[in-house]
Amino acid sequence: MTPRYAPEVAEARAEGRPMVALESTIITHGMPYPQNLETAQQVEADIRAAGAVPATIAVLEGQLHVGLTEAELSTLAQAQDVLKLSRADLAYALATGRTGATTVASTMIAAHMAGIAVFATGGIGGVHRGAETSFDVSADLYELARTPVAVVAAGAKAILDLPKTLELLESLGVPVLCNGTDSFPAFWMRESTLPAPLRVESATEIAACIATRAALGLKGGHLIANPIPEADALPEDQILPVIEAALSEADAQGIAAKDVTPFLLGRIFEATEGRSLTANIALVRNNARLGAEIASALVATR
Ligand code: PSU
Ligand code: MN
Repeated sequence: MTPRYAPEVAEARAEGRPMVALESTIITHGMPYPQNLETAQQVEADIRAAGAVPATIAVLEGQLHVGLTEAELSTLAQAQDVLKLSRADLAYALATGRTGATTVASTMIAAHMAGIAVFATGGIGGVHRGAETSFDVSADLYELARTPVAVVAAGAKAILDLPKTLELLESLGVPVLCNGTDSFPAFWMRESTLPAPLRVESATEIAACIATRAALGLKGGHLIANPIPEADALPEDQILPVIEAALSEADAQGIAAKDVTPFLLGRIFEATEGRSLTANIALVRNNARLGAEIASALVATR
């Protein structure tokens, strides 16, 4: 199974240049059109400006793409009925010729296949509130345990059970490196009530942690938790009530399984009249820049 590489990605691979993978579920299920397309383009531009090559990953009509052309990105951003592909669904989409967006889990799989060690996104999936009865735990966490890709995210959203998410990451042996903070970041908020499992200060230090873990022969990836920039963060009293309301609605409407995360994101965007979206865009761009720095630092250590 050879992915189809965009020209700039094929070149970067051949030349050993720094690359940063990007997921596509954030485009198809995480943000409305046209902000999803604008953000995807902006994030790619941010990575290039920081000296790395972006590789947005998706399955288009049964073909795994690593790096999308402008036309492919634009088509995907407007497509209806795009599958949401995690580890369990990736081969199905390829075998049946479907179009699907990759989550954190399947983007990690494709990035690793392509020799891309760093991946930037907004937030990861985690342990959902009520998981003790629903068993709803994102495959993202198990992927972090097995696939050697560093995922840069702004922590995780308070739609999840953050303490359980950190507990499971620890059980799975996933290092959670928090960039310049003593608190595990909570997506729209710079801080949660949870202490940072591990604190790092720079891209160089993060690259050293990644290289050392690989040298020890330990399998699996890293979660790099990067807090949203101060100026873009939302106040707790604005966002927490909105999250609670969205969770009650999901419950009342019986939303389950794969639909939970997209439903909650959509309701929160509506309820904050776009303020959550503006913050979301700012944090993804911030993560893309850090991802490019880590990728460059990793190339320098080789
Ligand atoms: N969390 C966010 N934004 C997102 C997602 C999660 O803050 O867009 C997406 C990512 O693609 C993530 C997926 O991998 O949702 C997790 O879905 P689930 O909870 O169904 O595993
Ligand atoms: Mn789930």
